[in-house]
Amino acid sequence: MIARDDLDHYRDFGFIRPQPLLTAGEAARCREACERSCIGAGRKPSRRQAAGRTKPYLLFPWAAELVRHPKLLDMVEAVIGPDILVFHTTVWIKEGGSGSLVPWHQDGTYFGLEPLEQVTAWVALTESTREMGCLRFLPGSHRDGQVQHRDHDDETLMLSRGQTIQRGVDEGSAVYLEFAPGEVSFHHTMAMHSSGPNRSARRRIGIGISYIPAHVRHVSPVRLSASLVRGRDRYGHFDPEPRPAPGGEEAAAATHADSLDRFWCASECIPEMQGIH
Ligand SMILES: O=C(O)CCC(=O)C(=O)O
Repeated sequence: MIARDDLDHYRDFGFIRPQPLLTAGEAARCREACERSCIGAGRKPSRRQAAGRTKPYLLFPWAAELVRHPKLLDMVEAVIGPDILVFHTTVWIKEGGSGSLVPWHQDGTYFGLEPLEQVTAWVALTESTREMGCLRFLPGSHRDGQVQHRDHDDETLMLSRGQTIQRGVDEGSAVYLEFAPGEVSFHHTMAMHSSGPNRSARRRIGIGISYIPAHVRHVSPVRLSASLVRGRDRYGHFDPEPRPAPGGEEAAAATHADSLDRFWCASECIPEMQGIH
């Protein structure tokens, strides 16, 4: 599913360029469902994102299906092996003309996972071009390990704390990834990346799904939850998460709230992580 050259590129540079994943019909249906569930009034904001834009696979059947898409899991398996959990997911929506942006960061910064084998699959539900603020990477930066971040109280920064790599970044060496709807890229938990504002008139939507192999554990005393989506979990490092069922909205909302509470608590109180922010 993923060519040997692309896997070598991931090892050497920390990311895999966009690959075809969803058919045009699947991407359109997913976009429509995502817009219906994640945009609009009445969504309680949580950490700079509407709450339903974080771990939406616990709330919405369309998202539960997307994170389990067989073709996507075949690709993830090629990167991290056969026993796969979903640890986290964020829906990234940039409205046309919006100044919101994602500062330079490493995904693993507040995840507290060991070993550093988490991979993010970024699935485009719309086109994502340079003008629209597409993803960009510093090739090879995953080899630098965890670097220091600083939190920023700036609402245009879309990350939960505005966390930004503290040292200077050579933007001139960044590689930009442009996507057609339905394509997916992959990046390593330590790959340094960012994305700019959406200067087009069109909405840009991507979903960042964080997968881990079952042997990866979380370092905090707070026990987190995660969803086994392929293979076996012989380790039990995470509490299993129920899949949302039609008609089970109330139960799903409770599961989602509990999972996020634990996640935010862990990301704030892990002693091992104090050194990086
Ligand atoms: O969607 C974006 O612009 C940024 C996404 C991102 O940082 C991520 O998925 O790790």
